[in-house]
Amino acid sequence: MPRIAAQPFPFDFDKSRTGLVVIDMQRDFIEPGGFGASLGNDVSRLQAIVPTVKTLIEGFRRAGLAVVHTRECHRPDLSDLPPAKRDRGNPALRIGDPGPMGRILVAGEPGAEIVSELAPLPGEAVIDKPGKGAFYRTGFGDVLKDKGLHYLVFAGVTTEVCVQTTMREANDRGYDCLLTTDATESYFPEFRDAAIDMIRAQGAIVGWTAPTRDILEALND
Ligand code: C5J
Repeated sequence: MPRIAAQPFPFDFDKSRTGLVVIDMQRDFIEPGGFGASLGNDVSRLQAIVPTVKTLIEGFRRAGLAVVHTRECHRPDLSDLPPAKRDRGNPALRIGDPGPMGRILVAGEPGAEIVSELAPLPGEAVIDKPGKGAFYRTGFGDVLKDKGLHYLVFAGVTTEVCVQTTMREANDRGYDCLLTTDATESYFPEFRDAAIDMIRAQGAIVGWTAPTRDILEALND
């Protein structure tokens, strides 16, 4: 069985049942003028990981393994947007409002698209999700089952929100989950670091962690 040099201990995996899940690498979180920026965040932190996420995706594609992308977005009529989510806080723009990249976090708008460098290839699954977790009100679980996946490598943004929520959901459903430490980012570095620590604490209570280099090395073994 191939093995990734992971924390808190090595991650043994069956390559034929392993896939990459790339969470929410969307313009609305990563580029100026989107949802992340409207909440007052510095998006350059997230922009900085795009090349590493690209390297990871390309490594999985080269190895012939599944890549699944998610996008946090809502229906144009906002029927899947709870008022508690829309009305929270005091952002410059709320979900559904028109912004420089179209309506904020609405499916089909330019801001909801994945950044061009990481565009999904034809045939790769793209899951639109109204929540933080990818299993909530989506076909994500069915996609994983159809592809026969059991070992999930996670990348994307933001570490402590949608990435961690989805990892926890997957862990509860019996998947073995590993987070790439350098292909995930938060607007708050201390939250990214804390999420990474929480995931691998207590004997990998949510999952394992490893840098991209070590993951790709194990895929090529
Ligand atoms: C947030 C996400 N942070 N993709 N979404 O609202 O983490």
